[in-house]
Amino acid sequence: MTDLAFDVINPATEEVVRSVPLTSAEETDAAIERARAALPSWRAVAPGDRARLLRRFADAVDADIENLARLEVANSGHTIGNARGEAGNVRDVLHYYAAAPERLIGKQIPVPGGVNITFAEPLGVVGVIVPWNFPMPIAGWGFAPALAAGNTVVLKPAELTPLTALRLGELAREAGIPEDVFQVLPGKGSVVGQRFVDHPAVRKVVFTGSTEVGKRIMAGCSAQVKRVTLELGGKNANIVFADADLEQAAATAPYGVFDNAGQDCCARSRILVQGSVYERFMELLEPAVQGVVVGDPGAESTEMGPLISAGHREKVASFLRPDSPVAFRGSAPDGAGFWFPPTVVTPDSPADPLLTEEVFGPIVAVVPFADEAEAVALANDTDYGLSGSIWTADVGRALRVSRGVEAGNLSVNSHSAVRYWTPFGGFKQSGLGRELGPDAVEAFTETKNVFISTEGK
Ligand code: TAP
Repeated sequence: MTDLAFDVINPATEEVVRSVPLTSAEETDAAIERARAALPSWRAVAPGDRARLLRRFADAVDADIENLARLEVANSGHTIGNARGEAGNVRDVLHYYAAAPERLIGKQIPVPGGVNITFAEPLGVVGVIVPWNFPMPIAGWGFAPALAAGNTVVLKPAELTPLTALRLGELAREAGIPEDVFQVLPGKGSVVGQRFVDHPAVRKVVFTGSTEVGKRIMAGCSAQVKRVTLELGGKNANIVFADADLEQAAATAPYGVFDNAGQDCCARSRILVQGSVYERFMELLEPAVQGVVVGDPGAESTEMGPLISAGHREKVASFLRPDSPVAFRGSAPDGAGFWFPPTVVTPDSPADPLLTEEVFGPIVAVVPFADEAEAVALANDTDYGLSGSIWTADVGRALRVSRGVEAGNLSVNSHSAVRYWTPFGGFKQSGLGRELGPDAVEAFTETKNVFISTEGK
């Protein structure tokens, strides 16, 4: 590997999949200039034609789902079932926002002396910075609404996981989206991503990643009052009340945290269980955790694959000290691959990093609580506020607790994943702004107000 290229490693086998050239700062600037030059023609494409191009892009993704999914299995170790779903999500998000160009409707506002109308104008060049944990969906949540609103896009995948993003760039071109309207620039965050922050032609940065890097991006963007959307970390609570369907809550809890090997900002990595049913819940949880099928991500029956890299496995493992209170663990293959077994811990101290930090791996902490007030207080005892689950048979309590937990995305009696129809984003240090849902396109436009005098003054 040289500084000019990055060897993509299959995390399940540790074999090199492909070497990918790294975009330099100069090449990034040139791509941003091309994206700026492409703006006038892209925003001039008639709304119906822009919609049709996005639908064609969606169809090209649909026709390539198996290939995209296999690429993700090889590059990221995602299970084949998940990877197909992720490629399908890109298709669906493109279809969903393909409806937007023809519905960028302004307002006619009653005013004296004339007519007042508003326009939803594109921002310009939008830079999308993607993390390695969900390379396809997170890219699509940024580029689909951005393109629909008439912006041009430069997209930086994570250095570790560029393969599906590069393929999506090819599919966009095959679908007829002009080359400079949507460009994929594999490379380092400190080089390519930093140019998105610093280059004045980039008018918005859509960043998904760690809270630490997100804060730096926000600070950098402030120099030009650059628009920014941040989707950051999470330390999400799965709250199980005594009146819940305990069998169902315990059977599903592992999948609420160990999906994608826990490398999920929405992972429910703290399970808060009402004290009166704690013992019973743990009895039910143990076989459920041991039943998680960990292994070859390309096999249809696999439920959890490896971690993304050797370095990340080391980081996850560092959360477990010799005296860590491990209750029980699932299984993981031996040999090549960055494997880590599903692990359940029961920390005593609220200050334990297992309870305060985002592990981003398959470790879940279980904590008892006494009553509803304590459950909400524990759930909120974190700087994060992204997602969470509430298990109860009492509808009133479900609503009270949903309103009490400071998080952007909650599910009752389910661990609902992100859905493209509904807004997604974080409270507190989990982020800024919302992606997806019916209003996401607004975040890629500026409102322009125009007054037309009918009285010649
Ligand atoms: P980060 O290290 O923050 O990296 C995220 C992206 O930012 C990567 O593409 C990275 O590039 C780039 N980057 C790094 N330094 C940069 C800089 N100075 N300027 C511009 N870009 C820079 O996060 P990660 O480890 O890949 O992802 C895990 C984190 O993402 C977790 O905290 C997780 O919770 C969060 N996440 C949040 C969400 C939502 S939707 N809230 C979804 C998924 C993940 P390189 O990797 O190439 O250096």
